[in-house]
Amino acid sequence: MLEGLREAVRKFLSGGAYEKAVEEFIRDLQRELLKADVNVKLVLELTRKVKERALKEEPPPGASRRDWFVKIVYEELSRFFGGDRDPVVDPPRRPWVILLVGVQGSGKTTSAGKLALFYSRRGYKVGLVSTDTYRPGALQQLKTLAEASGALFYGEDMGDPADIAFRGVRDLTSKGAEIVIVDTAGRHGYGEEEALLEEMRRISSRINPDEVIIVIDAAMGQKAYDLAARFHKYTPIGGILVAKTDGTARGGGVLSAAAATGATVKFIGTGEKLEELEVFKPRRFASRILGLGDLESLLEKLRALEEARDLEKTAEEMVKGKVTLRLVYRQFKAARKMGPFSKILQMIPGLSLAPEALREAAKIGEDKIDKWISIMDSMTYEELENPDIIDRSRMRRIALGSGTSIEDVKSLLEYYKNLRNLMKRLRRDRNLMRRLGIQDVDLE
Ligand SMILES: Nc1nc2c(ncn2[C@@H]2O[C@H](COP(=O)(O)OP(=O)(O)O)[C@@H](O)[C@H]2O)c(=O)[nH]1
Ligand SMILES: [Mg+2]
Repeated sequence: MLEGLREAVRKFLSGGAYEKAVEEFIRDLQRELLKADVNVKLVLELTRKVKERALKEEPPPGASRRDWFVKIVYEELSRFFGGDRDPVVDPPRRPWVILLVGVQGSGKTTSAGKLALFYSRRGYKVGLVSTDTYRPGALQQLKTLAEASGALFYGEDMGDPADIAFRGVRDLTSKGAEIVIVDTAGRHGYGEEEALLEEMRRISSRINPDEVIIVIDAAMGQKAYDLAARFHKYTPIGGILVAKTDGTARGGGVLSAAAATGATVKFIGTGEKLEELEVFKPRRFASRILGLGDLESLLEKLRALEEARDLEKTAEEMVKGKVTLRLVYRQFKAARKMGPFSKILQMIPGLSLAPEALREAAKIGEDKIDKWISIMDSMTYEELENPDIIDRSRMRRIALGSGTSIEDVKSLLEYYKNLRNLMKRLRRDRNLMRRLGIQDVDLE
């Protein structure tokens, strides 16, 4: 699925003039998405957003525009395929009854077996119910899958599917099944869709499932959108399982169409074998199609650089104006998010402002910083803004509130005073000021 994107990213990162490379990448992206049968309107919307952000956003110091652009593409593609939220697969209560619907041949029965294995491996007792009385061998197919996945099984090969479903759920839950998956026939195909949908509605209203999952063949592409909508009218669809994503380039069309409607793709089938089922996670999916397995480290670096931008801002405020504990607090918080100070200093060569102050901070252990952060959490706004007002009785209150000692509070105030003196010295250093591009400092 969307195999061409990896190559496009590689090409983009490997050189050429930036603007031209962006244009070219956007064209590649559009072509790949259209090839995957993503709706044209959605494609244009996506690439417009990517372009807009690429023009508007400034990468943090230390990051290249190229890396930043890849990050933008990654974020927008993640959103395109469903965003931050990974699907919830663990049922909120038990027993939990899942009804599988979809047209014939979409992969329902196979997927029922896959889900049974998936949930068995997660520690649930699973039951499978076959209601397909139309296709010869359907019952045996699911029964075999039940055996292979260690699930309980119930099936009848004659009679009313809604009745069979009802008896199956009752039987298997009474045997202790925590998750019951009801497979349906979907024999009618396109021509007799009306009858199929009517039957789904009857089964659904008979067993009242906790969740209805529609199984869609990935090869359907963007047409899946209409199909799901028609099913939804008859029985509210709670989630989507896209089967056979391994066999077609068009999976991207199904996935983006689903995301565009706000529906959740919960699973994707990636092969004929029972274990070839995945929980669909948009971010993971986006990073995989972009070939960004190794991008993880790049993204991490970019995150750190963004934090560094924060850090630098507070440092700049300190050099320019008044040193307050509020700024110290913000700086510690930003720094803590980034990991050990010593690592930060190595990581960010562009961290030019007030390096002395940071080097000072680097000498303080992380334990101490955590302690100081909790001390500052116990201070009032006024105290943070004007630490000079902190007398002995305030110290006692702060120590008590933060579960530390007066000595600890004193050591923080000591650090603060040193920092303030350091900043004063820095401010007198005209050379440094010039280097930092700071002119209008109020020299004391
Ligand atoms: N390659 C591949 N084949 C699949 C996948 N899921 C189902 N199939 C195949 O699709 C065909 C129809 O599957 P089936 O479960 O019987 O569909 P049903 O009619 O909806 O129950 C079978 O040949 C399956 O082996 C998948 O994720 N990948
Ligand atoms: Mg079937």
